[in-house]
Amino acid sequence: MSRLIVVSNRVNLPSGDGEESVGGLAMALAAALKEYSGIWFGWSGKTTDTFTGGLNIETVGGVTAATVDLEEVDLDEYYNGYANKTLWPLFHYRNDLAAFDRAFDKGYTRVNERFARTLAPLIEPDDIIWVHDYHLIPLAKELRALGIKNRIGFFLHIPWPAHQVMINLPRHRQLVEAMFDYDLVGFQTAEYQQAFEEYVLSEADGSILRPGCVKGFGRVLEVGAFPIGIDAEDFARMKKSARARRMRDLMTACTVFRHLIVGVDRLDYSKGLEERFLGFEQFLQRNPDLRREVLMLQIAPVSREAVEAYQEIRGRLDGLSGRINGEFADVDWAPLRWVNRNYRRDELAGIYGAARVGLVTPLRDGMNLVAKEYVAAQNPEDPGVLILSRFAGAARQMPDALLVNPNSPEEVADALKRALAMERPERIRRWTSLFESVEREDVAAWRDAFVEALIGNPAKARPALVI
Ligand code: ADQ
Repeated sequence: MSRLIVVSNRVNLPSGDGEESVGGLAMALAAALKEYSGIWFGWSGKTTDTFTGGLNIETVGGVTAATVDLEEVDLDEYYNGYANKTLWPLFHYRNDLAAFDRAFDKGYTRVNERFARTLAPLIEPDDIIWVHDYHLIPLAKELRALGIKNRIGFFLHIPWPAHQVMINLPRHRQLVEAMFDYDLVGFQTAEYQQAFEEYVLSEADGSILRPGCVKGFGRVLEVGAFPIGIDAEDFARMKKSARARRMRDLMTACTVFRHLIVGVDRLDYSKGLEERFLGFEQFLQRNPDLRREVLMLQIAPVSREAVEAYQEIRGRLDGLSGRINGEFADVDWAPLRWVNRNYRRDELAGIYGAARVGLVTPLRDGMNLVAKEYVAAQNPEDPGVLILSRFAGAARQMPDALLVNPNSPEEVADALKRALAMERPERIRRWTSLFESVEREDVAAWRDAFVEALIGNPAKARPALVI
């Protein structure tokens, strides 16, 4: 078949030894590329004084990584700026944190142009191109301007916000119009797809031509929902590894006569960590008899440290965890362990496996892979309980989790109580149905569904004009 060219902001080739770096997108793409010979193109993570467009090429396990260095100002305006100070907060409904700055907008356009110019010479006529995430929305537009006619798909890993939220973005029409240069745009859930369609209907003189085909700005675009999954097979292998077993034994040993409640997230305001701590505090306040029966472990490695909002959240969480431990700890026990570091994936599998409750309560999340990893890591004969935010894309596929409103400490506290009291038959029943969907709707199913949909629509003429 044709080559697959994957484009994302960062490129993370799999090391295959469980040491891959943090981030759901990297995990998913590494798994997706395993089965295709192809190229993975993106930023090298390095900066140079002047942009040269020189490529760094490396091949690992059949996957060729082609990366390019950017300038410091690109990093400020494109990555830390437009991507992570404008689009990320806005798309996660944090308009209050979104910075609107024309320099960011210019930097975003400039880097997308630079990516397109560097990538274009690598593209052969029957390659298919799959672009990922909010950093690169205008990439197809820039590639088309250079005469690239290949099929190009785009997948958005984060939520698509409601129309009224989206229109807070200055120049929102230009951004959305650029999406019509793709052949296919994929979202994590049908709700995000619908929100996108509603935007196009209201702002771009749009109409739905048929399910999955929308007209706007006088052009036609295929759209669809492609919920991302984990590499369930690889996870099953990892969970049996010696490291995973050692970690599970270690965690079991430090929670003798107690239940472990675990949260694992990048340190990000969208993950609802403060609200989660408040929910746990409420649980401890309202259930004195259960206090000493639990230990909550929250793992949250720092991310995007150059962005102020990320520096502030750490300080607030340090304060909250100190308050909770100060109030409830005893000489031989403290209720909350708060850890800011990365773990190997096999070690994480062991930690999840030891936890009676997986507490996954983002305020907004495109999908959330931690929820799926927690389920995949459980012992089928004595599985733990997943508590999941209604506002994670994963909630739609995981109705057998205990679904909560993450903004309500009372709901979180109630769910914790219910999870800890849940008898084994109910835990097994819920887990069995969750695990079936995690296994069935895995990363390979996601990749295949998207790539098939992208290849399967060759008839679309370009430029896509509709009479
Ligand atoms: P993220 O916001 O990064 O991904 P998520 O889907 O939960 O969120 O993925 C996080 C990944 O990082 C998981 O695989 C997890 O195991 C790993 N991770 C977290 N903490 C770690 C730690 N301390 N050590 C090692 N690994 C750690 C974005 C979107 C999500 C969407 C994914 C994929 O925000 O909504 O699910 O992309 O599309």
